[in-house]
Amino acid sequence: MECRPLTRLIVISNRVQAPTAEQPGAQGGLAVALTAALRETNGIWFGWSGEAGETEAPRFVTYDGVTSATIDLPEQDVEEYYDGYANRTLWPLFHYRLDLTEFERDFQGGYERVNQVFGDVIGPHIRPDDLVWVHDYHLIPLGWLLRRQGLENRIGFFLHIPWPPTKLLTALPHHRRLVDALFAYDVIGFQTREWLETFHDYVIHEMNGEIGADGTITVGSRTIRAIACPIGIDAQDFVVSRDSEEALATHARMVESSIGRSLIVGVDRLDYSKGLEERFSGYQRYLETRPGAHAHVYLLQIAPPSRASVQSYQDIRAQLDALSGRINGAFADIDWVPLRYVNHGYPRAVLAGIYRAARVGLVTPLRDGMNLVAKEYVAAQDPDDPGVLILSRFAGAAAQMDGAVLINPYSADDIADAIERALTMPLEERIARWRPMYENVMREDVTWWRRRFTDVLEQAPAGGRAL
Ligand code: GDG
Repeated sequence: MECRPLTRLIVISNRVQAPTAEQPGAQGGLAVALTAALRETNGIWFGWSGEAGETEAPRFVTYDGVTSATIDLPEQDVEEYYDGYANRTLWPLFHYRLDLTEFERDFQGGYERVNQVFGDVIGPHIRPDDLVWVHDYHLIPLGWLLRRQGLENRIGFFLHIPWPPTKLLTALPHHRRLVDALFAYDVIGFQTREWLETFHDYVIHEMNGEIGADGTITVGSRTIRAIACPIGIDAQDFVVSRDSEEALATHARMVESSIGRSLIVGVDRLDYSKGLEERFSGYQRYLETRPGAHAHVYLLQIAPPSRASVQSYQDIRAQLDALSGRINGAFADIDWVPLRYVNHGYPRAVLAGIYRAARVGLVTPLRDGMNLVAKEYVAAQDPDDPGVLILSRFAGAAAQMDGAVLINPYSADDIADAIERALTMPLEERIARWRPMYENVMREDVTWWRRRFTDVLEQAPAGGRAL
């Protein structure tokens, strides 16, 4: 039993993906992370329904102990705010892809308009003692807009994606306005020290701010806290999935279909930040340079499409279709397919069974705030015969997963060498690498993350917070 006082938590994110009667399994990193936290505090999760339509009062639904409240957004807002500023401007920029970043004044207008709508709709539902926690790059200005309504609650913000280097961020028109808005929050959280320090760099060089030894940041008259607080998986729930009949049956099916062959697995939203092209190229390099391995190994890549209305996502999908076809065309044999490339999702328990059957987990993002797949792969392994995690050094998870074989995802040779190393790694070394990672994944899970963040937020100085 928990005996700490449970302040009601209000979570606000772009999309609400709390489970519903129609869709009982929560999907996606953020959804999986927050459901447990809300259940514990009888909180409310606010956000966009994902539907286009006139914005009206939020629809409240409670399912399995979690209350969600959603609004629709007009088509134009969806295009400018979500497809536009969030997914064509901030996402690529914050993932170091200036080449894919689109700068449109209409996008910025839509972004500010929708944040305003969120503030207007949600503000009246916030009670004075609620703890308010805003999530991710879609809603950076929301805290500032809530303050303008006079809210003096403790309001926190967590960024799930990387914070970009100052020189990249300054390419964004009105970047200072965006960062200024962050100073309306009491606490801002980043996934890793690296992103936190990159943020410090902006504060020092662009805002003339000061970083205190205690983690406070002062710009002008405003002092806030900024922390590194790595997100974890819902470890308990994952263990239930992992040990379920569905997972065991999937594991058996995978083992049977892999006889004599080692399975390498990748699971990612189809996104250019995940380094899928580079992964395929690294695997191709492995096959080119190790002909003796042919027919003894295969890569299963699960990549459900996302953000399909954005051109750069259509492009990456077409490139992956071509590349996977080329790899199979060049290397397949009458009784062996080197790459199984699947463009749809699977239930969590099925994924858990696949992870466990895989000798190697291949996680190669070019940049990633954290990457929960790396942690899920570790959590799914057999303690007596664990697989090897190959992980990009540019994923936030690399800071914690020190037993992984770290690679540079831009180097096909590096990936190819790592695959060989993983497939030939002795059992003793696999166990020695895996165990501390497993302990970390189980200890620093999503509940740990939520508590760490909300503890810091609850301790933020009270009073005088309205700007
Ligand atoms: C953002 C940040 C950060 C994937 N395919 C299926 C499926 N998934 C699940 C995975 C995992 C989640 O989606 C993906 O989480 P990631 O962390 O890998 O990536 P993003 O979606 O980009 O999330 C990221 C995260 O926020 C949390 O802060 O770690 O850096 O980019 O849980 O398992 N789930 C199911 N079927 C699939 O086919 N059920």
